[in-house]
Amino acid sequence: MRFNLNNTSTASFFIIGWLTVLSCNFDRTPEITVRDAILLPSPSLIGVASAFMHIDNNGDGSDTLNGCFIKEFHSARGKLHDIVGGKMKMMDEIKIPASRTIVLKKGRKHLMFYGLPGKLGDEVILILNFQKTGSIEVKAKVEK
Ligand SMILES: [Cu+2]
Repeated sequence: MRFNLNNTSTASFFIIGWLTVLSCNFDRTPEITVRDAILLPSPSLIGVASAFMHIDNNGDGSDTLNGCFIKEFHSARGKLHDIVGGKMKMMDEIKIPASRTIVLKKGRKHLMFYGLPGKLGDEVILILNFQKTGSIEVKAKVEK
């Protein structure tokens, strides 16, 4: 067959191919890993603890953290917080952009748990729910 762009079917073949490539580019995948996770019980509030960690996204797609809980204490409530203007603010989600690390730390974005037992072990397992990646289990050292 001769290559002829005036031929309508050849032209549409090229357009469909180009659209396929374009739509694949929108379907990028995140690659989430979590490190340096710690759980810090509140020194003043019984049953309350904050969690801090590094969330790495080495993929080329973004993801969203939209929930958390502690495996051992399933009934404890896990919340996503940020500190804005010196005040703690509840968030529905934390965005994890592609090729970025989001640091959850004191005085910034963090996770907060309510309704924990008074005494915790040396380590707990956090379960983090991401929109695309799903659930990830993370070991967190309990700071004393
Ligand atoms: Cu908080």
